[in-house]
Amino acid sequence: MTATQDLQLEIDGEIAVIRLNRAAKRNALSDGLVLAVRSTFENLPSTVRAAVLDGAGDHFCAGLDLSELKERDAGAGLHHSRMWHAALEEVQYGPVPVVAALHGAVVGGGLELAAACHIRVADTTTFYALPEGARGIFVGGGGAVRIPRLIGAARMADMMLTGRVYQAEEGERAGFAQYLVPAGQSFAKAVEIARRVAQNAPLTNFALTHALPRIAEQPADQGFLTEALMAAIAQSAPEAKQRVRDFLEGRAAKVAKS
Ligand code: 1HE
Repeated sequence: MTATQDLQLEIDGEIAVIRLNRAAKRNALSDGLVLAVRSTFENLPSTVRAAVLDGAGDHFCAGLDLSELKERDAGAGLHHSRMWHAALEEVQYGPVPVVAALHGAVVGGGLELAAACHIRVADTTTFYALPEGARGIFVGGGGAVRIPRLIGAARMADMMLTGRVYQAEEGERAGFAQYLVPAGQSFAKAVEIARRVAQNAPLTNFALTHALPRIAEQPADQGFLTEALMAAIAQSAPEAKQRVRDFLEGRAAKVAKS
């Protein structure tokens, strides 16, 4: 487990709550904070089944800590971006599904971080922007790969070319978040969702976090084969057999209409 002053980690049963804790700097991501994100997700205890990623204060995250953005030569810039990639890979392809609790600014690298999570819950104070365009830089934390998968390349290009800011409601419609809740409620909703996700069979959650995004990128004929392999592995687990038996013998919940 890793926790620093700028990154809190609380374990609550099967849920890990990881909180960016630099409210005075709007949770701007210093190099130290990016490295702490990486090692925290890398070292989650094996008892954890789902995680919530939150930001202290009124904003989820204001992106890259601009006070650290110094003159870098091309090589140093390359390695800095790769350092972000390695950290956010740990979020997306770490041990458990991650639910982001969005509020206030979700901008720049903060949006890149949110995009690496599996479920995004936004409250009505949330807004999304990519000020990199205005700052004369480019995304470097995986945003060019992940953000078009949420909202499409055309919307992302518009945001960076024009500085367009998406408010919470239109942001949900565009695909930034799967859930929209009243102001101040994104953390509670994210915890509720994480507790639900933690009830799934671990292999199902693995299939959804590790296999599904890769299958979605494969040519169809390869994707069908990967899907078949993943399905066979998941259904052969004793826990899956038990869950199916529970349903057939009337012990499991039916699919509810609402
Ligand atoms: C920061 C940062 C930051 C705030 N780096 N210090 N990200 C941006 O371009 C977004 C820049 N931030 C903002 O536009 C605003 O701060 C917010 C809209 C997020 C919030 O506004 P507000 O009025 O609540 O706060 P504030 O007064 O602007 O900021 C409070 C303090 O946080 C202030 O410092 P102080 O010492 O004067 O109190 C700000 O300077 C500081 N602060 N955001 C450093 N980002 C892998 S590549 C990713 C590339 C990017 O992410 S580029 C986009 C960077």
